[in-house]
Amino acid sequence: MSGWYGFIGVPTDVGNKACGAAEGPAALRAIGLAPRMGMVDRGDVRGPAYDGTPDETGSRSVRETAAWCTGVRNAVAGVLADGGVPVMVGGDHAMALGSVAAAAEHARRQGRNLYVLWFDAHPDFNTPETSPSGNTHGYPAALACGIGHPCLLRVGAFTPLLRPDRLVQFGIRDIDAGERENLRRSGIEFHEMPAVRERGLAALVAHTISRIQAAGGGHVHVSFDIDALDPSVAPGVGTPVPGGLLLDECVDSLRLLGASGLVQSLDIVEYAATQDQGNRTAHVVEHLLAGFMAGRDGQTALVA
Ligand code: 5AB
Ligand code: MN
Ligand code: MN
Ligand code: MN
Repeated sequence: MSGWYGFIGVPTDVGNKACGAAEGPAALRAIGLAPRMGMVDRGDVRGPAYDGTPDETGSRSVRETAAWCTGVRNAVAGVLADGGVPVMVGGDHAMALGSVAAAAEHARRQGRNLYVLWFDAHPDFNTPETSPSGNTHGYPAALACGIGHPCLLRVGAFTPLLRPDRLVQFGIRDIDAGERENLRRSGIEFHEMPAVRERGLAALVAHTISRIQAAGGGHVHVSFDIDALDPSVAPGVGTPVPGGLLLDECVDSLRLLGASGLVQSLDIVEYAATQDQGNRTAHVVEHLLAGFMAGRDGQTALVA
């Protein structure tokens, strides 16, 4: 498949400063990720610093999160408008609201349905009422589906950006009590680790691809939180949870997604360089991207 990839750095930690994700894009640039993989570097989104003071809902850095997400939305919209596949590299996962907003607006203009595939240890389906932390990186999937903080729901041109039955999550193993209730009420399809172990990640992903194709296709946005992987594979994350995904099954799944031709935008988020063991997790990011690109471009990308 033809086309080009636009690397968009999103060096933010407004979703949770303690995650240490703000240095991720610079560390990935330091290993030459974008040029090595033939991606066009569209530079970094910029935005305000973290503010830990909770607002009246108990949420932290809401205005800052909205500002970052608006910047992300514009950068993603730019690459989509220029015919590229935007690859957003975080940064904490709150930024995904901006990616999903741009993807939703682009899909709507093209008369296509938006689907979002979410790889994560966490569903990120909290609202201010259910969040145990007030950290906005626990909100983005719920916000995409139209529930959550009103200031953040205004980031996109419309809300909901995504129909809840078009969100599918994989690798989940840490759900807050109220968050589980939010997921249940919205009817989200989420695959927790026992189901992934039983059925296989790639098989679940292949099934999701067939379902989307049978429904006429659409714009698929993949939002990949590195903490979906087991911490033994990807130690460079802010909120590690044991019992996660293995590298090969993620690479295989991304290859299938690339080969489906459905995926038009991709987040790879929550790389915390400061927690990494050497460049281990940075190379995991490279392998994930290589899998996706190999599938999409129908060739074997080389990774050193
Ligand atoms: B991540 C937690 N559910 O809301 C919360 O890393 C963690 O983007 C959220 O998936 C983790 O604070 C957000 C406890
Ligand atoms: Mn996440
Ligand atoms: Mn996570
Ligand atoms: Mn995190």
